[in-house]
Formats: sequence, C-alpha cells, structure tokens
Amino acid sequence: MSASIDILIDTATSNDLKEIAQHVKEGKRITDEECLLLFEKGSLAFVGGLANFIREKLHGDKTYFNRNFHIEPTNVCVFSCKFCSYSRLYAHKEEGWELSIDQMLDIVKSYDGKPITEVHIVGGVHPKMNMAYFIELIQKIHAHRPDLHVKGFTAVELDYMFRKAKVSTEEGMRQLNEAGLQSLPGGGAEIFHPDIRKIIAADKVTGDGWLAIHEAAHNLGMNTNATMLYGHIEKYEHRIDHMRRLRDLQDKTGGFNTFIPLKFRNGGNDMSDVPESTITEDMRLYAIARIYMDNFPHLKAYWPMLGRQNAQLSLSFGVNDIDGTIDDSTKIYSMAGSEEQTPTMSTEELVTLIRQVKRQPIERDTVYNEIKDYSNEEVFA
Ligand code: V47
Ligand code: SF4
Repeated sequence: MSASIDILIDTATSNDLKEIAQHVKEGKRITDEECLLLFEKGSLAFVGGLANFIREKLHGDKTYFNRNFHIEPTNVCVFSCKFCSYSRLYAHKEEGWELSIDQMLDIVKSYDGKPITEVHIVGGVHPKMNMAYFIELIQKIHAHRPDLHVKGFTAVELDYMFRKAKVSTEEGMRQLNEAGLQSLPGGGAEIFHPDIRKIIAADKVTGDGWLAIHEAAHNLGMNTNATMLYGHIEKYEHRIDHMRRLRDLQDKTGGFNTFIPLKFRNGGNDMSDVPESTITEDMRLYAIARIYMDNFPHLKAYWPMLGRQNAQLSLSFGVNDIDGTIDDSTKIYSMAGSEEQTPTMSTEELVTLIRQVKRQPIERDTVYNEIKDYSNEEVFA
C-alpha cells in the first residue's frame, strides 16, 4: 500500500500535486486550495490512487451494505426544487400519493420475519403531515418491531415540522428522538452555498439551517448522514464550500457517519437542459471527497442513483459503502431518469457485486456495527 502511494508521489506531474500526495501519505488534512487543485489538475488515476490509499488504510477491503427498505409517506411537497422530478405541488395533490399511518404500518408489517435492520423514511413536505403525525408513526413502528432502526426525515422535512409545531430545533429533535427516531438520513443538503441554493432550491431550509438540525441531532447522541447534490450548475468552489462546512461540523460533533455524493439526474425536472456529469467526473468527485473529508468515517455510493456497475467501480475510488437492498421501495431516482427503474438488489446480488471487484462484503447495521462477513458465504438467507 505504501509502495503504491510512493509511486504516486514520484510520478506526480507538478510539485504542488506531489506535496498533496505527501500529505495524504502522512495522514495530513488537505486545504481548500489543495482540494481545488485536485479538481482542476488531478488526473483520474492520481486522485483515485490517493483515495484508494485512504480507503484501504481506514477499512482495508471491507465494503459495507445493509438490509433496508424505504417508506415514502408522500410526494406532495410545498417546495419546488428545480432538480426534483418526484414531487407534486399540493395544488396537484391528486397526481401524487399520501400514505396513511396504517398504510405505512402495513409496509413495515410486510417485512415481518425478514432479516431487515433499517427503515428509511423520507418524502415530500406535505402541509398536513405534521410532527404529531410522524411521532405517532415512529411510535407505532417501534411498538410493532422494536429491533428495526428508524432512520428518517431530511433536515428539510424537520425544519418545516418544527416551524409548524412552533418548537425549537433542539426541542423538536428531542421529541422525535424520544418517540424512537434513531438517526437522520443525509438528504436536503443539495449545495449549501446561497448563490447556488437560491437557484435550485430557493424556498427550503438554508445551508446553515440544515447544519443546525444535524448538530442538534448529534448533540442528542444521534448519528446522521450528509449528502451533496453535484453535477449540475455548481462550480468546484461550491463543492468545496459544501464539504468544508460539513468537515467543520464533524470536527465539532463527530456525529456524521457517512458522506453520500448524489449525482444529479436530469430526467423529468425543470433542469432537464443541464447535462449530467460523466462517469469520469463522478469517480473524480468520489475520490476527492474521500481525500478532503478526512474526518468522515464512511463514503457511500448510492447505487439506485449511480447504477450498479458504476457503484461497483466507485469501490476503487474511495467508496466503502453501497447502501442497501432497498427492495424497490424508493421512487426518487427512477422518476429522475436513473437506469435503475426498479431499485432492488438481493443480498446475494450485492455480495456478488462487491466480490467481483475483490472487496470484502460486510453486512452492517445503520451505525456500522458489523452483522456478518460474506467473504466466504455460499448459502444466502
Ligand atoms: O435531497 C432529488 C436528491 C435526495 C434528484 O442518508 C436528486 O443514507 C439526483 O438524501 N437527481 C434525497 N438527486 C435522497 C437522500 C438519500 C438517499 C439514499 C440514502 C441516504 C442516506 C439519503 O435526493 C434529495 C436530493 O438531493 N435528489 N432529485 C435528482 N433529480
Ligand atoms: Fe420537495 Fe424534496 Fe423534491 Fe425539494 S427535493 S421539491 S423538498 S421533495
């Protein structure tokens, strides 16, 4: 491993790139300026090699996945993010869906007896689904299946819930946590920088508001994820600003588990004229994120969005997690034009994908406790 980084140091095409490689070897944090240099001048092989060095230092060949399903309570949404192909405005709510608590509980019950460890709840921001509604949902899920980890609600949904209920962020998080909400997904982050946010997601929670909600969750001992929607109108500077804000909060709280870059998909939304990023640019971003976000333990490629083969490829560019089985329970990417129209993978398929690139498949729970090593598993449950 250290031989491979020495080759990168020796063959770097400029002194500044050589210096970055040396920093990575020594485990030193890179600066924003160095990060920009990687975006501008780092070849795919160079950034990929550095990211893989870090990935193997942190996790060896271990590649995590979990067994989960999603509940999307509604796609009716009071907001109108330009990149979103999924939501329907309240005025057109008959075109969308709204699930009752009983319907959502039926989804949970359909997994009875199956070795699922996590339910991921995320949807549009419906003006009538309030905090009391979701507290009741979480309590009922918890009462039905106490071993199921409830990960739910983006900071966008939470911000709206708390404002409507007239509670502070801290109080709102406390009440949801007490009801049984155990962690937060990373959605709604998009691009924090106001110059971009005001164009693509003008009316929802600000970058600072998003960070404050995650900080409040961390202060209660909850773990959360963070995403970044990339590959549309943002510049490298905006990506770096976004990652710096996350890195700073992580320095303060240590509450983030995973960073999840989300590739912008341009199907069926108001930004369909914006071309999608190339696979090379996707892999370069994963690699640079792995190098820059030195205090994030995990980097995830969300396969329904990236596609399975590209998710597999990303395992050589810093990624050590490919989310879960999902079980065809999310529509957010299929509606945005992803090739994954029915996102479901059996554990066997996930394991095979990981093994094909000579990595070690490990089933984890939401907070990365290892459940099972599938390296030599022949029979699948
Ligand atoms: O915030 C919406 C994104 C996010 C598009 O924490 C789009 O484990 C690309 O955050 N093209 C929600 N992306 C999903 C999310 C998530 C998914 C999986 C795992 C976790 C986790 C979190 O989806 C939104 C937005 O950034 N999104 N539309 C689109 N057209
Ligand atoms: Fe609503 Fe989320 Fe879609 Fe924005 S991305 S319109 S907040 S569902």
